[in-house]
Amino acid sequence: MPNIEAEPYPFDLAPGRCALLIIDMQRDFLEPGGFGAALGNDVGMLRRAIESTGRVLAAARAFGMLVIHTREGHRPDLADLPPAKRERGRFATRIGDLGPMGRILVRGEPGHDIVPELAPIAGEPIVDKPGKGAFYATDLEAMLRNRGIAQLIVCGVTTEVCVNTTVREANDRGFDCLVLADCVASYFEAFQKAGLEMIKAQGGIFGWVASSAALLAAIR
Ligand code: TIU
Repeated sequence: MPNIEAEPYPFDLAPGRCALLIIDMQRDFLEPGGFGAALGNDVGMLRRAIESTGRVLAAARAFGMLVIHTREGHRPDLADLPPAKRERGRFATRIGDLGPMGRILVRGEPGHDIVPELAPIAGEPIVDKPGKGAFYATDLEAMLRNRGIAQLIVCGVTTEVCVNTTVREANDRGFDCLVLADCVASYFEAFQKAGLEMIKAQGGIFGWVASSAALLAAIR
């Protein structure tokens, strides 16, 4: 297995010990009328990552790599929603309120679904998470350890929020993360750039950054 060209140095992919983790590619973040838009963001900024992530997803499936999807959202009764998370920002439309895609960031609602372009298929675990990090209050870590996974290829949104939080959580648990720069996206250009730099700086303090083309060259 060839190394993957990455920063700060090549990533040594270990087939069978590596999973593709696609973070929160949900309609609520990527389509108008959802949570991202309710926060005042331009969802078009995030849609840039859909096509490249689709190519990586197809290649990972063909390679036989474990694929795990995550979704940020809450129970319909909002019992797992910290009041601080609901109230912060003082927005007119908040988590749990009714929007054009159903109740904002609530499990089972249309907006909570993963975008159709990246829909999970049978056998691909979906991790529902109440927080920004995919390890907090989920069974993701158990799932990875049960399957002997040590490396994560990371795609999803947003770069500086759920992607960075998850990569930091993974790093502290001993997982190596390779973040694909063109398969993650932010509502803010500056945060996209800084979010990636924070991961790969200081010798890869949280992990590696590569292009999807570099990964595809290695696994196709
Ligand atoms: N607002 C924002 O940038 N992100 C989130 O609220 N969640 C995720 O990043 N998934």
